[in-house]
Amino acid sequence: MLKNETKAKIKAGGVAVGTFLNVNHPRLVELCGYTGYDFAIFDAEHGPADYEVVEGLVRAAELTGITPLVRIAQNVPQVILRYLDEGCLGAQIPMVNTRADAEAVVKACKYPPAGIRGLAGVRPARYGVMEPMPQYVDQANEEVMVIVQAETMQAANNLAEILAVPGIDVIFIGPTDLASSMGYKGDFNRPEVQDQLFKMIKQIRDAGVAPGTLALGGVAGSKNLVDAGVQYLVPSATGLMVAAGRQFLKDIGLGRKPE
Ligand code: 3PY
Ligand code: MG
Repeated sequence: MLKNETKAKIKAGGVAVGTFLNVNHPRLVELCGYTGYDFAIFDAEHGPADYEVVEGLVRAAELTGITPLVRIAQNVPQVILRYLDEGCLGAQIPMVNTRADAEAVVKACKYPPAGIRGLAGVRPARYGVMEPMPQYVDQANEEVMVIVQAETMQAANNLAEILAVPGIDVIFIGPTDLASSMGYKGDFNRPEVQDQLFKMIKQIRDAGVAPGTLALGGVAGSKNLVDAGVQYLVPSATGLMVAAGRQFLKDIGLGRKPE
């Protein structure tokens, strides 16, 4: 089984940078790999990544050295398992609000005795034809990353309990939903939301877990987040493409005015 370089980097105290992808083409994954991102997150919450397309995306990631992760809308073992069985090296689960939610994610991501993930000779096990299953099980339980999203005030209020769950590698704070749950309709730039975000980053960091969030505020904002302890930083590949394109058109004074 492939080593999870993103997990190793974070475990060693480093900062990993990766992108959400909501356009499912292996070429985009290859380009992200060649760009130098540490990981790519295929989006099966707000994006259309289904099981079959994810197999091709994972293969592209494996070829270009970028860690394949997936965000899965449902905290359901049978659903999480199917994406991991395609070879994703981590599952990121939204709306984890309680200790029980967090425990369920960890259990779904790990084979017994650590969890309840169903076992078969799947793709990451090299179809069960290359190495003994017990060896694969130990490797998978070590390499697969568990990423939970804390993105509501309920999660913020339960953060100490969520942090106490063994097996969580990253707690990702979703600023848009956090702002929404605070009554600000996704406006994560409001000072109240920013204060809450940085408070959560500190609490996660102080508990010895890696904090993650979106790379808000461009380079300056992202540097602030990293200085505050973020170890899993997520800019949007397509967002960066739009920003660079707009800047180019502005600087050269050409192009059209989109409606
Ligand atoms: C959020 O901001 O709510 C997220 O989940 C990031 O995609
Ligand atoms: Mg969210």
